[in-house]
Amino acid sequence: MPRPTREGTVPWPEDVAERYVARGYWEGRSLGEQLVAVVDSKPDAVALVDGELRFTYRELIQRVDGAALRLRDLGLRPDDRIVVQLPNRWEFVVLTLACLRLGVIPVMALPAHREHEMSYLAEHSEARAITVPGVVKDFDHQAMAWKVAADVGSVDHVLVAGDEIRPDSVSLSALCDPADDVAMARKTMDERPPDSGSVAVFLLSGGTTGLPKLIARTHDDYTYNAKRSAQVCGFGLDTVYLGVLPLGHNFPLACPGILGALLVGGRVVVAPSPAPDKVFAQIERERVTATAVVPAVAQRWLEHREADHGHDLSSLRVLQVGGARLADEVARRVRPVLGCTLQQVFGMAEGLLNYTRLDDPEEVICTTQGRPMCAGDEIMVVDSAGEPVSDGEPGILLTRGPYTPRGYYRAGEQNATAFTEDGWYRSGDVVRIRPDGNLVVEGRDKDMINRAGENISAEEVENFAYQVDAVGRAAAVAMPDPDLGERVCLYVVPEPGRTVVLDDVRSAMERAGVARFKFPERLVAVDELPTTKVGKIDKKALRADVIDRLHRERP
Ligand code: OOB
Repeated sequence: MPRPTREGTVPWPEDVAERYVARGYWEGRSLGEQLVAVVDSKPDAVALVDGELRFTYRELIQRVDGAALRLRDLGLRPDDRIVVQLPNRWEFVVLTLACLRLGVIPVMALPAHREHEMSYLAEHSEARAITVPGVVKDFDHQAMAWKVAADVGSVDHVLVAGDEIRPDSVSLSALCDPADDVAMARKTMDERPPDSGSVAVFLLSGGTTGLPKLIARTHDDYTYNAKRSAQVCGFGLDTVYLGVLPLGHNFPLACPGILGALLVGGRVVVAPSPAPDKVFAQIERERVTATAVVPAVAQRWLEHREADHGHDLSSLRVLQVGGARLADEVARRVRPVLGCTLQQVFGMAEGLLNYTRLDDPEEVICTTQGRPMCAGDEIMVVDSAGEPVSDGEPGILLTRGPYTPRGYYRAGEQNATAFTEDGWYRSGDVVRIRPDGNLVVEGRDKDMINRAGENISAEEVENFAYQVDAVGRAAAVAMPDPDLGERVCLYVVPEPGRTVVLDDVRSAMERAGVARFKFPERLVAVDELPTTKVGKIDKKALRADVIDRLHRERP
C-alpha cells in the first residue's frame, strides 16, 4: 500500500532500527493491537470515565471499532491524516484510538489554535478531515473548521463534538457509537492492523521558526514511549490517571498519560478543566492515583489546597510536573501540601523523556528534572561550537534514541539545523548533568518563550509585529512571570515619527486568527535594539532589561 507520509519522514538508520528491535524497545505491533490485547485480558474493567459516562474496556473497543469503521465509510484510509482539535472529553480518546487502529494519522492540534495554525496544519499534513468541538467560550470552532476546509483543498470532512452540528458536518458522538454488529466490526479491524513502523500520530513541536513542525511518531516508537513511561511511573491495573492538560499534547497523551494508563489496563478519567476545585472533587470521586500538569497549574493547586482542605486527596500517589522549569521552592511544597510524590518530567514532543524516579531521594525529586527513561537514550551536552563540555558544565542538550525521530516531517531546511548530520536532535535546552546522572535544566539556547508550558516562537511573534506599518524593528523575548513562568514581551523600534502600542500588534494577530497564548502582553518602545558583536539582536540584554523594568515597577 502506498504510504505518502513515508516520503516526508526521516527514518532511523537501518542498523540502529535493528538494534532497537533486538533490544526489545520496538515490539513490532501497532498501538491498536497493543490495546486489543489489554481489552481481551480485562473486558469488564472500567477503562474510561467522563463525568457521568463510564466505559468498560469492552465498551471502549466497541466504540473504537465503530468509529474506525465509520471513518472508513467516510473514505478515510490508512495513512490519511485528520487534524484533531478537541477538548478533554471521551470522544478524544475514542477517536484517537480509532485512528490508531485503522492507521489514520491524527495531527494533534491544541485547543487554543485558531485559523492561522489550523490552516497550516491541515495544509502541511494534507489532511482529509478536521475534528473540532462546537462553540467553546464563545469561539465557534465548527465555523473555523469549515473556513479551513474551504481554504485547504484536501479537507473533505468536518467532524464536530457537541450539540449544534451543521448538516454538512459529521456528528462525532454518533461516529463513536458501537457498530450494529460489534463482532463483525472487531473482526474487520483486527484483520489489517497498520504496520508498526508506520506513522501513528503527528505531534507538534514548539519550534523556533514560526509555525509548529510536525513530528511523526511511529507505532513502534510511541508504544515504547507510553509503555516504558508507564513502567517508570509505576502504572498498573490499579492506576487511575486523570487527563488534565490538553490531551493532544505528548505529556498527557503518552508520558505515560492516557495511552500508558490504558496499555497497562488502568483507568483514564478526563478532566475538562484544570480549575483546582473541580479537579480536587474529581480526584476524590474517582480515587485518582496519578495526573500530569505544568508548573503554573501545580502552583495554583498548591495555593488552593493550602487555603482549603475540603477534599479527600488521599488516593493521589503521583503528581507529574513538566513542560517548563519547576522552581525548587514550589517543588518542595508538593509532598507536604498535596500528600503525594512529585515527579519532575523534562520531555519534548521530539522524543527524549527524563523523569525523576518515584523512589529518588527528596533532594533529587525537588531540584532536578530527572534522567532519561531508556538505556538506549543517548545524550550529549555541547557548547556553542558543538564541542562537548566538561563534566557537570552547562551546555546545549543533544539527543538520539529509540523514541526520538531523526527529523521533522517534510522539513528538509529546518532539519538541517535542528538535527546534526549524525541524527542528534538539537533540543536548544541548556542543561547540566549531575554526577548522579540527573539533569538540571538551566535555561534555553533556542529563541522561544515558554508560557505555562506552551512554547512560543519569538520569530513568529516578530513576524506578526512587522505586519504593523509603524513597526520598524521588533524583538520578542520572555518576561518572567510568577504565575505563568514567562510571558511574551515585545521590544519595538517604531518607524520615525510613529508610535506603536501593544494593541496594534495584538489586533494584527487577532485579525490573522492566531492562537491567543502567543499574543504579546507587554510592549516596550525603544530607540534602538541592542546588538551582539556579530550584529545580531542581543536578546540576553533585552531579557535583562525587562527584568530590570519589572523590578523597578515593583511597589
Ligand atoms: C513538553 O513537550 P514540548 O514539546 O511541548 O516542549 C518541549 C520543551 C523542552 O525542549 C524544554 O524547552 C521545555 O519544553 N521543557 C522543560 C521541561 N519540560 C519541558 N523545561 C524545563 N523543565 C522541564 N521539566 O513540554 C513535554 C513533553 C513530554 C513530557 C513533558 C513535557
